[in-house]
Amino acid sequence: MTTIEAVQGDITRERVDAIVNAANSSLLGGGGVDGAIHRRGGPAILEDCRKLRASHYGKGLATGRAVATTAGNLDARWVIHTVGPVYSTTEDRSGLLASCYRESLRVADELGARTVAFPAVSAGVYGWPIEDAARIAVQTVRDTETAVEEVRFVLFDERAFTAFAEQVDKPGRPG
Ligand code: AR6
Repeated sequence: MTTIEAVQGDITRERVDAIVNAANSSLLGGGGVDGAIHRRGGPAILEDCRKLRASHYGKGLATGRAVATTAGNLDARWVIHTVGPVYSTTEDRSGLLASCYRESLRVADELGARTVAFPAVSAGVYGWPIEDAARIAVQTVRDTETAVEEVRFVLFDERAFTAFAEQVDKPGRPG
C-alpha cells in the first residue's frame, strides 16, 4: 500500500528519496519548479541532464515520459524529471498527464526509491486547471502498482494545496 499525502510548501526543501521535477522536453531547465530545483540543487543536475540529452534524448524527452538524475545538493538521492503536457481546451491530454505520474513511479521503482515528492505537474506555466490536475494526479497514483511507500504532493500555494488535499481525503475507488 502506498501512503498518499498533500502538504503545502517548497518541494526543494523536501527530504525524500526522489523529488519529481515538472521539466520540459529540453531537460535544460526553465522557470517554475524546474528553475527552483536547479537553483537549489546546483549544477550537478544540469550536468546529468546534458549527458542524458547527449546519450539518449537528442530530440528531447517526450511528453509523459520520465527520467532520473542526481539530486545534487537537494536533500534527496534523485530528481525524476517528467514532461507534462501543455493544457489544451480542444484536445484531451489527460492521458499524458497521468502518464507523467505513472512513468515517474516506474522510474522510482527502478531506482529503489521508497519516498517520492511530486509537484502539481502541468498546473503552472502549462496551464492545467488545478482541480483537474489534482484529480488526475491522485487517481493515477492510487491506480498505479508501485513499491513506493509514500507519495507526498508538495503544493506551492494554498489553492493547489486545497485542491490536492480534497482529492487525497476522498475515499479511493473500490478495487
Ligand atoms: N515547490 C513546489 N511547487 C512549486 C514550486 C516549488 N518550489 N515552484 C512552483 N511550483 P510549473 P508546468 C508549482 O510552471 O506547469 C518550467 O519552465 C507551481 O505553482 O513549474 O509543468 C519548465 O521548464 C505549479 O502549481 O510547471 C517547463 O517549461 C506547479 O509547481 C514548464 O515550466 C507546476 O508549475 C512546465 O510547466
